[in-house]
Amino acid sequence: MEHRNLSEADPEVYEALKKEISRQESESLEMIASENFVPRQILEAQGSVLTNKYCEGYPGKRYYAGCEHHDKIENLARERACKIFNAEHANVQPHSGSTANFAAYFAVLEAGDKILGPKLSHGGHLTHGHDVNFSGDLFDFEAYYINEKTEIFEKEDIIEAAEKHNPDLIVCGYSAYPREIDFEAFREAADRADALLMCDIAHISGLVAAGEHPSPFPECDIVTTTTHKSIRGARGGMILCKDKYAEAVDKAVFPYSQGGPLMHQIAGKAVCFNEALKPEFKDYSRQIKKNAQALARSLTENDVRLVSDGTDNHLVLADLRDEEITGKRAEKALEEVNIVVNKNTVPYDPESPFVTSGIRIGAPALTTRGMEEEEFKLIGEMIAERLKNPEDTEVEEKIKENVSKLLEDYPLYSDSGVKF
Ligand code: DSN
Repeated sequence: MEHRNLSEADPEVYEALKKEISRQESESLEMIASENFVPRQILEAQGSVLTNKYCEGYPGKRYYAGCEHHDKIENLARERACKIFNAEHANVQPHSGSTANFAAYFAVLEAGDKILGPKLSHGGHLTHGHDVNFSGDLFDFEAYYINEKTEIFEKEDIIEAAEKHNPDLIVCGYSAYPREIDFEAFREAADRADALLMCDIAHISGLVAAGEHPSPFPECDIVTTTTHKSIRGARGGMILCKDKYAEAVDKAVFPYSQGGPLMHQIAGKAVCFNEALKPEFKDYSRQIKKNAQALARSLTENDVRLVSDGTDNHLVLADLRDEEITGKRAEKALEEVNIVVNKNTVPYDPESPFVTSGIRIGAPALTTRGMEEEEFKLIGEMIAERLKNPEDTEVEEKIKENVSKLLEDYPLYSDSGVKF
């Protein structure tokens, strides 16, 4: 086997990679609420020889020999995850948030069982019952909705939906909801229907880890998450649960829905959890919320309406229904000035999911770069100006220049020793 530098061995892949690091580092303000930048130690773990090994099974009970060091790493990831989230059991093998949700459902339900979950257009995820997804295909999903007046998931609406539909399981946790989740309200709704309660904390897991969002335990029976959003770790998924579901969860992940675990990713998760246990991670998470609030204030002051008029977490959802711009055009107009966000439906959106009337804007990635309230205020002003003037080339040039200056002041990987 010949070892060569990537640049020589595969110049096409190398060039694309180099361009991507430049895009991340010096070309755009990354504000997709589900994205973040991992530190070098996580990249190192992910790019390691752990990718070479098959480890089907769990620590101490593998189907292959030679797993001693992998057992050590997976146990570290599991123990750290339980400590962070005050969970009785953790399964760190799901390849993604979607496969975590698949396994979590099948750990406690059978196909055809009834689940009460949020609609995609009300902040939910495809795996919360959308009909193009396995979840909508294999389970009998009913929805609860954001209150049209308050734009919040109100306790009485959830309880009413639970009593009406009598589900076997209720899902809470969202991809585009700027407010805190009221776990006690969901527990009460679940108890009224004699249902289990699951929370998908993919977006907020970093805030939960730092105590900046209430914990889903003890109210929830099962909790799923990704490990690469606000918690800033290796891309992947995880399931946390009470002990009484541990065996069912493990079986639902392997052998029911996955084969060999991605041990290099599990190492990246272990390193991420080690970071998340440090006091600095609490400071980081607190700053995410301050930054999201500064952004919300700035947008509001510049006449951009926000769903629920603000945020309690890491994201804001701008409602463009009264503007002369759709979510789709807004996403493009902002990309033209190197501000990267995503179009997003707002509750009761008259537009299709491909067009939408909103944009979702998140704070985790730029907070990782070190930006604070002052920068987020400025970014809010730039976003508002662009939304109001999407065709104005002078505005476009001015904002691009300001974005460029801002990026220069907050280096990402350039002095980190990350090499490509
Ligand atoms: N794709 C993720 C998001 O952007 O929220 C959800 O999986």
